Amino acid sequence: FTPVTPQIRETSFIEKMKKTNRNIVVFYGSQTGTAEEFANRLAKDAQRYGMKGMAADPEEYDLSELSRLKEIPNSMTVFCMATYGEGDPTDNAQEFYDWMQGTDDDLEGVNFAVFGLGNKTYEHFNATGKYTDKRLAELGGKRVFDLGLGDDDINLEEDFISWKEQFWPAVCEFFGVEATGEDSSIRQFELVVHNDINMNQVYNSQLREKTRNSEIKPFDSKNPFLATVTGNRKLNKGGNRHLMHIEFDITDSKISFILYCINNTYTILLFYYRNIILYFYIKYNFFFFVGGKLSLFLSWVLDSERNILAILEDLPSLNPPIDHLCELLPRLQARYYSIASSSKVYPTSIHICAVVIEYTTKTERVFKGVATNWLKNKEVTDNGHKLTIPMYVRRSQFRLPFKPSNPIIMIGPGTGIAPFMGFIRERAWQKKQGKEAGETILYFGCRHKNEDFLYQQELEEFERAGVLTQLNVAFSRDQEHKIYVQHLLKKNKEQLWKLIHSNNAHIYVCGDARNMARDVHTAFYEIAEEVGSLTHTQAVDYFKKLMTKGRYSQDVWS
Ligand code: 2AM
Repeated sequence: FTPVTPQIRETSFIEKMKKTNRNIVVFYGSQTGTAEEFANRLAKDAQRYGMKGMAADPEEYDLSELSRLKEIPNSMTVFCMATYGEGDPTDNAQEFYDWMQGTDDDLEGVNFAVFGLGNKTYEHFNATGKYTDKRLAELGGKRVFDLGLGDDDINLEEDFISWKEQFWPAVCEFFGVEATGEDSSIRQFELVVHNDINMNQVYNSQLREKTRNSEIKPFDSKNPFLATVTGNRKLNKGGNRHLMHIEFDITDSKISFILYCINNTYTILLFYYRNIILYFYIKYNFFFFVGGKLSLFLSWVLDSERNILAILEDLPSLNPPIDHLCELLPRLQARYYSIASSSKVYPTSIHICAVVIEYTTKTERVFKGVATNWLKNKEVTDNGHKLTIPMYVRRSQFRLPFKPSNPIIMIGPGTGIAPFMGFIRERAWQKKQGKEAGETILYFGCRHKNEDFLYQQELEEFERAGVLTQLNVAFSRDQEHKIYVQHLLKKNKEQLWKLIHSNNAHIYVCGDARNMARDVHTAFYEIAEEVGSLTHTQAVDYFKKLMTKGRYSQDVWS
């Protein structure tokens, strides 16, 4: 596919906009690709109103030029900003965020709007979007339309669509323009049959060595390090799941960590993507289907986990043009895993631990997680060739207390154990250095003692050596009733409260965000109420304070 507009490399977005005749720039602070996809859709929508938009990664442009936007007549900027962790901006928006905080530029004459992407189950709901909106206005920018607050806990896509439906009329009124036409006629790509292509110049999903340059910039998602796979083993002894431990060699990289999963076209087509599917529904008019009810269509897709391929198979009449389909497909995103090793102990290697995702959906199709299945098949050598994995490391707030003497309480059921293997190894290293390590307590949970007690041998050895001062394991399915980590926490409430309240303990929670992390949090409230005699409000306040002090950290995913 050939882009309709030639790509121009330019670090000045103002110059790029001028050269390519655009008047709307949509920046995205994106970590997993959703904000990026929203930005692309907004940029494309602009054509319907006789304007020209472009989506842009703030990391690739000099955002301190924002005040120059007024040089372009009838221009505006939109920010699609995701919020992460403890209210943080995404990695690619960090520099822009820092700039906003420090600048006193005058943004008078700069028209803007912000759509935030967040999740209400997190305390700092949409903090980055809210800050961007507030700050641009403070600097004198003109807010063309109200801040949108997308909530991924309910339905981010619907929040975005309803914001967009009101956003464009507001923009039209502001600039005095009207909608010009249907957007389906406007394509970003055109299908061209090439007969004389030099295959050496075709990107076949392998990263070229040349493109990486660690001298110029640190490794990141666009410039990953190719790490050699040095170990790949199954951790669980039984059951029909595959829990894996993988080791990579990062000698000479001076790095940091995440993983990439190299895609191929087939994988992309299999990649399930809710937003596109919704778009299909609207675009190709499935109103005949399930009585025209969007919610029914969505549940037909979501509950049965139909990916794009499955939808095309089950609804043959759909038949979208292939160029349009390719235009809508998102880029496969990098995957983030917790590091299970300690850089102090293994400076040149990184370990991760993950469950291979594979199950049968309601339509009897086998769903295979793209990244974990790709990783599972990464052998240490392939016919004598060392296999590599493109990766980089992200900075994390999830780290051991500065003082080794502080006690730590680690709660990590399932693969939530990963970062704690690193923590425990580091505590062992500190001890060896003659440092006085504080109490090191682990709460782990799994289904069966004989099946998925991950790193059992290592953990028991650490316990014997006195590195791990307490190893608590909740086996959820070895008896009639469920036993979870929070039940064991409640059992040890006196000891825990003393460690937290009198001994400055740090609490770490890793694993499932939706249920486990919430239930563990509740257990701590109850401990504070029952042992510390706090009221519920006081208990909530107490743990909120611990969080701001960095003494209650979470590395959770849903
Ligand atoms: P289950 O699958 O038997 O319900 C790792 O996934 C372990 O976490 C499993 O033993 C799992 O138990 C358990 N688990 C499931 N839900 C949980 C929750 N809300 N809190 C704590 N542990 C949970």
